[in-house]
Amino acid sequence: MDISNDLFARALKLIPGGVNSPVRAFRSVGGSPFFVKSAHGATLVTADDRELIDFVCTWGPAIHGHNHPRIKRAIATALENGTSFGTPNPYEVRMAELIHELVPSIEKVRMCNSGTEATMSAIRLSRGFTRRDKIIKFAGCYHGHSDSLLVKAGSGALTHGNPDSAGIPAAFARETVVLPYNDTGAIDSAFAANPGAIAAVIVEPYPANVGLILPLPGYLEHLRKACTANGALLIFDEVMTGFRLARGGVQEIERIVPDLTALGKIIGGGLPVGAFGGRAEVMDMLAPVGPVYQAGTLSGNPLAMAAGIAALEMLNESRPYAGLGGLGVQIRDALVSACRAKGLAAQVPQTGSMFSIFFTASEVRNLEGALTGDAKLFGRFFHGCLKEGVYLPPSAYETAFISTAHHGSAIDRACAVMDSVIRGL
Ligand code: HOZ
Repeated sequence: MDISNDLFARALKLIPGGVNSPVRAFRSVGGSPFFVKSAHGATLVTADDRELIDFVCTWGPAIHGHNHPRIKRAIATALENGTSFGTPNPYEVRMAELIHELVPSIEKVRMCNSGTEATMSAIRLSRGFTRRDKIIKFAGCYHGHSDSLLVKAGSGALTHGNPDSAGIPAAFARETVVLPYNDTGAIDSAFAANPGAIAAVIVEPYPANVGLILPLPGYLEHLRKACTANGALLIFDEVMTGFRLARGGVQEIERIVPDLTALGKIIGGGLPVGAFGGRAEVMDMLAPVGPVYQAGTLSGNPLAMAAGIAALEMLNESRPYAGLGGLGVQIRDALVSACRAKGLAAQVPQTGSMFSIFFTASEVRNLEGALTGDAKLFGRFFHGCLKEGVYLPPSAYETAFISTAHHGSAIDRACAVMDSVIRGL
């Protein structure tokens, strides 16, 4: 770690906390982050030449593994023709067609540059469309770092103990109603308490920024019905789950049609991209057609579109979801049997290529349940795995990802490492 430690010491002098996004810091698990100089397939190569099997997958985008030749070729081809035009370009049209084909609830789509922009814009659009101000979100769900949404948030905000960030005017936060996830009664009560005032309900349909939480049967359906009955829009934040669990995301799996969907991560193929879309009548409220303003100099950037199109076309052609799910089950079974053998209480939620571990005896259905997990023990588990070359998200409140490049020896090795680390805890 000599080179990483040296880089981190230099970074600390000029970059707050030494990182450009808080989730990269190791504060909650202890120690300091390693720096990466390259990544290929399922492997990260650190500045100190250590090879790590990577289950962070750049926090979700790398579903095809790192540095995939087809994505690189797509970027190189686009690069030959220029990096940004500030005018419409042909890639944007192909991207919109692909998104509409794979996620049919998205009748119209607007590209932007991050998941944060996507959710922030979807909220503004919902307020403009319904002419209402309040929104509902769920405790522990993280929808990026815009003001309305950084209330009882998950991910780095929760990891670093600031779920309600400083700097957000109380007047803004008052417009955000926060409810526990997986509680249908709470939804009904919130609508009853705010008649005609809720513009939208925004939800990660499978919350994955608090560890991974899955919905109880009928919960998402109830949410859909409650929104329709109360004239509020339902926004699915599928920034993490979009194209990861099925071509059409959770909405395809659960057969729920949201009004709007926020996307990011995989649609950029590793470059910075976000998108939001949904019902045409709602999307047509956006400028230049309608009065809701939203814009971006680099939105629809040709390099990012080319990378994302390659990533989506590969998923469309190879449909790797059954195979990825098999790898997910292999990891879950390894974790469950190691914890059982050790006599350690743990919950291992997993769906497809997403998994997490909570060291707790209670079933985890919401943020409150997640907080019963032993975060200190998670830190020891994390560092035990890292020492043996397996990199998991450096927080008890994040979700790990598997890529198509993890098949075979990478997954076998990771299972063996996690098994022996758990037995040694
Ligand atoms: N949704 C990502 C982690 N849960 C965000 C990554 C970041 O904040 O850098």
